[in-house]
Amino acid sequence: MVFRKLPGVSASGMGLRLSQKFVFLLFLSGLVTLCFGALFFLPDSVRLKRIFLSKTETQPVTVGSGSENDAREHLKRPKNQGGMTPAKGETSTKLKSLSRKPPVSHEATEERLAGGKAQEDLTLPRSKTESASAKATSSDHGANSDTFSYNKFKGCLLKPPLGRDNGKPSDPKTNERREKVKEMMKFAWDNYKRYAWGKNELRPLTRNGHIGNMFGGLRGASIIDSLDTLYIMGLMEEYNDAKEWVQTSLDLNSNGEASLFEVNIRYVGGLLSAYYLTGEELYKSKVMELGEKLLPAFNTPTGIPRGVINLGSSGTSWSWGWASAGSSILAEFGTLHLEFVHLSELSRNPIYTEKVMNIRKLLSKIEKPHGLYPNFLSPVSGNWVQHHVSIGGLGDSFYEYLIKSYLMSDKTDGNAKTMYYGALEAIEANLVQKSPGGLTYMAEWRGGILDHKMGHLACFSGGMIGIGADDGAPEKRQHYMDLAAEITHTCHESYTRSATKLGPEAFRFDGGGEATATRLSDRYYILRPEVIESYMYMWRLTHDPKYREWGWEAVEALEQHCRVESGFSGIRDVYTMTASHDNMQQSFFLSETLKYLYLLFSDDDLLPLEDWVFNTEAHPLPIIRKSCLQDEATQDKTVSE
Ligand code: DMJ
Repeated sequence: MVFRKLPGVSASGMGLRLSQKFVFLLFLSGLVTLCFGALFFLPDSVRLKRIFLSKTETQPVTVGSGSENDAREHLKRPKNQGGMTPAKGETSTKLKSLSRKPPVSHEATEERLAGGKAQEDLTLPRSKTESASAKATSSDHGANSDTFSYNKFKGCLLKPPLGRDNGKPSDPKTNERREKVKEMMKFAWDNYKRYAWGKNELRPLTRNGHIGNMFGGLRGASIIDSLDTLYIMGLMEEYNDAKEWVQTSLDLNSNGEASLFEVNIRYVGGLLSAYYLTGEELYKSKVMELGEKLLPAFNTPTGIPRGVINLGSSGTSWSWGWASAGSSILAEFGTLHLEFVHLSELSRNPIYTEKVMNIRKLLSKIEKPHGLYPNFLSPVSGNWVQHHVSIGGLGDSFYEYLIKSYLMSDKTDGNAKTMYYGALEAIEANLVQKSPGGLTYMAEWRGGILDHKMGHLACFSGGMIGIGADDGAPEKRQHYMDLAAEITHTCHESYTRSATKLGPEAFRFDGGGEATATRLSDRYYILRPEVIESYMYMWRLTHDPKYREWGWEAVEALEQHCRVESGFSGIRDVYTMTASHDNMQQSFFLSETLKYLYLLFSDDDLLPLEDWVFNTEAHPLPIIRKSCLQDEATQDKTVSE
């Protein structure tokens, strides 16, 4: 093609007319202004803001243990070894319906933040973390005050963990129901063992194992999650197989990228519970080893950990790629407290408690919109990144861990108590709604605008409000019990209004319906525990027989719609009787759903609430009675079982 010279236009690029030059210059200056402006609109582009804004405007909120120095520890480590994107259909759940983008590499960010100091040896001595496991002796059943004494711990329990007769109820009908739940556990376990042994979950339709990438290179999630359930159900042969696998095959030297939250609630929580219930040193040494591997995630300018951590020696951490602007998630960094306090307890090393207390301090110091805690926080600046508040996914277990931290501290952690009741007050003022049909629900809050939707995950809150009812203002006790009962009732309605009598992932209170999913994408049920969890707590707190009846309805529905030839599977649509199974037996089904059902049909003396709190994966952790543990007289006292 030949370009002909147009009349009046110079062929030379430099030979533009004055008006053309003017337009070109105008365009150029516009472009420069736009780019410059964009720097300020990029969320959390801290380094750039530091260059262009004054120091005070960009000061990260720090409260202590997290520091820039800590952050620089990453600088010596290898670069991002590749992306981690949580697999679609992965268990968790908080992350489930969110879009997945590759994670943000913080190596790059931190390097830029440090202003080219990457060549310097800025690695902190590892003494602090190394001493974590060194301080814990291999066998500490003795009475050395420097080491954890299992005997002493047992002497401080008010009741035997497994009750008089392993919680066997005297009522034959209830006992029959309990036996049924035990049979379900055995069925789920046997199939996992047969088809997926050592993998993370069972795929019951294709009869194979699922590994996924939530746990880095760690394996056996279903085994670790089942240890305590098998033990309390008295499935001892199965428990022994699980224990042997931990002994011979649980390899913690994995080099993969894992979710800090998931590893903590399932592996750390599962191993801690197994130790406290059985006294087997094996679990203690494994959990100490694993706990240490999680510490580098806290090396951020604020000490707020990132969501993804490399469990190998690099200890590199990232934020989830889908989390806005490299932020950390409230329900993830806010769901470490119980386990980390116990890691300090067992190791006698305060570092774990310091890490989570630092998170706590930052959260109590930072400005909260209407007293609410948004779901996304920058681990670099310590500021909220978005104003989305939810008691369901992304926020849920943060609130749960506040009240449980208070209870687990033998009611000495006043700060957790203050934060919990403050948060609950804000939730009641801003999120709790009553539908035209009289159902109480928790809406979600998006910068002041309410989304009249409640997730299945948010249904744990009935139980949470129930267990906290006694410790708020005395005049509010009945109010909290009523609120807990109303929320639990609404969640039960979300089950009864479906064809399968199982509840959807999320249900709405707008568009004409109430407590039903209106979107196709919200209709699935993946064997989640939250509704049954609230039945269990409400039963323990009120002994109203309806909670056991509701639990039994769930058992029947699980049997009818989720039990397949080789295990249990989630279903894609709770509103249709022709089940479409998702081919996944989630590990939390064994850890939580079946455990809570078993407890619901057991006497209250099986894992009594006076002695135990359940972590968010239903792993029981003992209340720490400092005064008793420090008392010499309790040294050799043991509780007979
Ligand atoms: C579990 O892994 C935990 O309960 C977590 O807090 C969120 N929910 C899933 C099960 O639904």
